[in-house]
Amino acid sequence: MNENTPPVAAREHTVESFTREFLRELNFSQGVDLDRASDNDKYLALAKTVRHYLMTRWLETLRNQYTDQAKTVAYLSAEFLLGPQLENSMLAANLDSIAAESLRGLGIDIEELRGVEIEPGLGNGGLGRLAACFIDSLATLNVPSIGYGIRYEYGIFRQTFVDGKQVEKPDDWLRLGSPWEIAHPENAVEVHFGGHTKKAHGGAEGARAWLPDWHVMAVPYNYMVPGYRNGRVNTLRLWSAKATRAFDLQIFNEGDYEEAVRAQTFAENISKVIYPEDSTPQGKELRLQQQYFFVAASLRDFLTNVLPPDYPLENLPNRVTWQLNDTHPVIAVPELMRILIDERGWDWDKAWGITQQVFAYTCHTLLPEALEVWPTDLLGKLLPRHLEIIYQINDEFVDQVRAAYPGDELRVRRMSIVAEHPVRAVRMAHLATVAGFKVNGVAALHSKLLAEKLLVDFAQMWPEKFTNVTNGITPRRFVRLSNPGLSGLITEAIGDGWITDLDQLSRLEPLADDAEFRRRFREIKSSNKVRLAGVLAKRGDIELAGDGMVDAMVKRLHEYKRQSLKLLHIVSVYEGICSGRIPLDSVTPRTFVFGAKAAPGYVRAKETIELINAVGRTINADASLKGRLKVAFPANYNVTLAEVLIPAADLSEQISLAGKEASGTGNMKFALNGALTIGTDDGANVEIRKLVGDENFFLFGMDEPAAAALQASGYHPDEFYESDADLKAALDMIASGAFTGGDQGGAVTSIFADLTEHDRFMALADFRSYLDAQAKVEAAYADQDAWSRSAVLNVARSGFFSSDRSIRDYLDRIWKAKPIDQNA
Ligand code: Z2T
Repeated sequence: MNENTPPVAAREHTVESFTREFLRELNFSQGVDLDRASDNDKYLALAKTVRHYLMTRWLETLRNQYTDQAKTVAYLSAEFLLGPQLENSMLAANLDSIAAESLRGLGIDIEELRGVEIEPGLGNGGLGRLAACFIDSLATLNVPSIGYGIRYEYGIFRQTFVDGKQVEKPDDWLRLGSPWEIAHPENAVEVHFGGHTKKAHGGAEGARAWLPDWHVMAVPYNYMVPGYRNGRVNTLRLWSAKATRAFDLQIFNEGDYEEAVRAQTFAENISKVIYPEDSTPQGKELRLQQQYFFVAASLRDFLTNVLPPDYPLENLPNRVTWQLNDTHPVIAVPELMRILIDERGWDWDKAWGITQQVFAYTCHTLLPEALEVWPTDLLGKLLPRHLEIIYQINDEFVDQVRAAYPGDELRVRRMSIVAEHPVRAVRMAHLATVAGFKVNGVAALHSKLLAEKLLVDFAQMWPEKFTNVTNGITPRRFVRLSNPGLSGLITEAIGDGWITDLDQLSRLEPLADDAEFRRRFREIKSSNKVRLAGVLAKRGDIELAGDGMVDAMVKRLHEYKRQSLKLLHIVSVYEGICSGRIPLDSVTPRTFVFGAKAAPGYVRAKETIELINAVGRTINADASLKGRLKVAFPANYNVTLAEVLIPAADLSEQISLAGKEASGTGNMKFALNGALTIGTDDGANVEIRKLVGDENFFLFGMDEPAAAALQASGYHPDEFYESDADLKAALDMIASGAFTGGDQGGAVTSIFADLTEHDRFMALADFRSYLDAQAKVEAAYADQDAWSRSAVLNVARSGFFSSDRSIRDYLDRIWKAKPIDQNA
C-alpha cells in the first residue's frame, strides 16, 4: 500500500447528507426507487449507507496497521457469533439518531428494517459470542488486532419444534445477500491437504518436502469491526472455501465432467456449515479440514499481507500474538513450524524458539470429554507433515518431562501430547499448553481448577504459564443497544462515560436507595417485558404470566447446565398446586422462559427439550393458572432474541453443577441488566456473587469440593429420590405420563431412569437446596421495592464484567501489547 494514498473524504454527519447517500444506494446499488423498494431493498441500502460512513475510518486503520508496525493481536477462532450488525454499526458510527431521522423523513420505519436483518449465526454459544465481544472491545480500546475465522455458508441451525420436539432447519443466512462483507477473491490463499512427505533436497537439517495431493482456495471476506465512536475500524477476516480452477480443470480435461463437479463440491464443503456441538466435539474429518483451512490461510495472510515484505521472522514475537480460542486453531502450531523449517529453511531449535513465543491458549472447559483429540490415522492422512512435526515436538517434550521427573513414567504418559489409548491420538490441549507461552482459563474458579485438576501436571511443571482472564461482555450491545430504557436512565444519572468505562456504574450505588430511581427502574423493566411479550406473541403465540416475574434460563441444552433441575422445580410447583400442598394464591406470578438448542445428535438433550415443552403445554393450557404460571420456550434462541429477553428478566438461572461451567457469560448479561441470579458456586457466578453481595444473589447447592467429594464417595441419586417426598412427587408425576397424554415411554422413561439411576450432574442432590433458594426468591420478590434495590445494586456492581476489562487483562497478562493512542 502506498503511504501517500490520500485519505478518502469522510461522509458528512447530517440528516440531509445521510438521506442523499441512502437514496443513492437505493437507486444505484439496489436498482429501485423508493416507491418500489421492498423492505429488503431498504435494509440493504441503509446498511450500505452506514457502511460507507465507516469506510474512511476502516481504510485509515488499515493504513496505520501497515505503517505503525505495532504489535498486533490475531484472534484465531472457529466461531464468531456476531449477532445483528445494523444497529451496532450505526451506534459505533454515531449515526443512530441521524439515520432514524433521515428515514422518518422518507416515511420509512427503521424498526421494520431492523426486523429484516438475519443475524450471522457463526457460532454455537458462549465461546463464539465471547469472540464477538472481544473484537468489539479490541476495536473500542484501540488495539491493533485482527480476527480470523470461517465464513460458514450455513450458520448454527435454525431450531423449530414439531410436536414439542426439536427439528433442525438449515440457516441460510446469506440468501438475501450480506451487506456487511467484502470479498477479496484476488487475495485468495491456497491451502493444501493430504499426500505424503519426503526428504527435502537441500534445506535445513530436518526439513522435509510435503507433497500434498489436493488443495482448495481460501477466499477472504472482510467485515468491519468498528470501535465505539473512536475512529478505529478493525477487520474480521472470514475465509470461504473455493475449489481451484486447476482442481476441477484437471479432471475436466480427463473428460470426466461429473467427477469434476463432484470434486469442486467436495472442496467447497469445507466452509459449508458450522459443527453444531457446543462443548462436545465430534472428531469428524471435515472439522479438522475446517480447522487447518482457516488457520493455514490466516497465518499465510498475516505473514504476507500484514507484515511488510521480507520481514525478519526472528522478530515475530514483537509483532504478533496468535491467541488460540480453545483448541480449534491449535494446528497453527505445527503449521508455523512447517513454514519456518520447510519453507524458510530454519533449523528446528530456532523455529521452536520463536513458535513458543507467539501462541497463547485459552481453554474454555473443564469437561474431559470436551477436549479435542485427533486420531493420528486421520491427522496423518490429512496433514502428514504436521503429524511428523507433532511427533517431534512430543519427543522433545517427553524428554523434558523425564528430565524434570526422573522415573515418573506415569506422569510422562499422562502428559504426553500423543495418547496411545483407546487409539493413538493427538491431545490438542496438551499441544496448545506445551507450545503456548500462556494458558488461561475464563473465570477465577475455572483457572484454579484447570491448574489443580485438568492440566495439573503442566501447571506443576510451568506454574508461570498459567493465568486467569475472567470473561466479559460488551456493554455496547448488551446494555446500550439492547436496553435503551435502562441506558437512558443510567446516562441521565451519571453521564454516558459508562459505555466505554463500565466501572463508572458504581456511581449508581447511592441511587439504589433513591425511591424515585427505583420506581423508574421498575417502570423500565416492565416496559421491557411488554416489548418481550410482543416479540414472543409474534414468534409462536407465546404468552407471559401477566406482568409477573420473568425467570429466564437461556443457554445451550447440556446435562451439566441442568435444565432438568429447572424442570423439576417447575413440576414441583405444579404438582404442589395440583395436590393442594401449595395454595394457588401463594404462588408468585411468573413466566419460566427457556431458550436452548440441543446438538442434533445429543439424544438426552433433545429429550429434555421435549419434556420441557410437554410440561409447558400442560401448564399453559390450565385455565386456572392463567396470569399465574407460564412456561415460554421460544424456538431458536439466538443473539437477536437475547437482546429482547435479557433486559426483561427479573431472575437469571445459572444452575450448573459446581465445577462444570467454565465461566458463563449470559450470567453477566443478566446481572448488568438488573436481574438477580439464582445460581451455584460455579464459573463466573462466584465472582458475580462476590461483587454484588450475598444479599443480592440466591446461592444454592454443593460447592465444587462438596460435589467432587460426593462423586468420589459413590453417588446414589435414588437415595435422594426416596428420601425427599417433594422430589419423589415431582419425578413420579413426570413418570406417570401426566404431561405426555399418559405416555410413559420415550423421553419420559429415559429421563426418569437417567435421573434416578445415574444423574451424572447430581441434579437430585441439589434439588432441596434449589427449592429452598426458590422460596427465598419468592419471599424477596414479594417486596418489589426491596427487589428493585437489589436489582439496581446488581447493575451498579457489575462493571467488572465488561469485555473491555477482559481485554485489558489479556493485554497486561498475556499479549503485552498496547492500545494505540489515537491522537498521538
Ligand atoms: C463453548 O461455547 C464453551 C466451552 C467450550 O469448550 C466449547 C464451546 Cl463451543 C470446549 C463455553 C463454556 O461452556 C462457557 O462456560 C464459557 O462461558 C464460554 O465458553 C466462553 O468462555
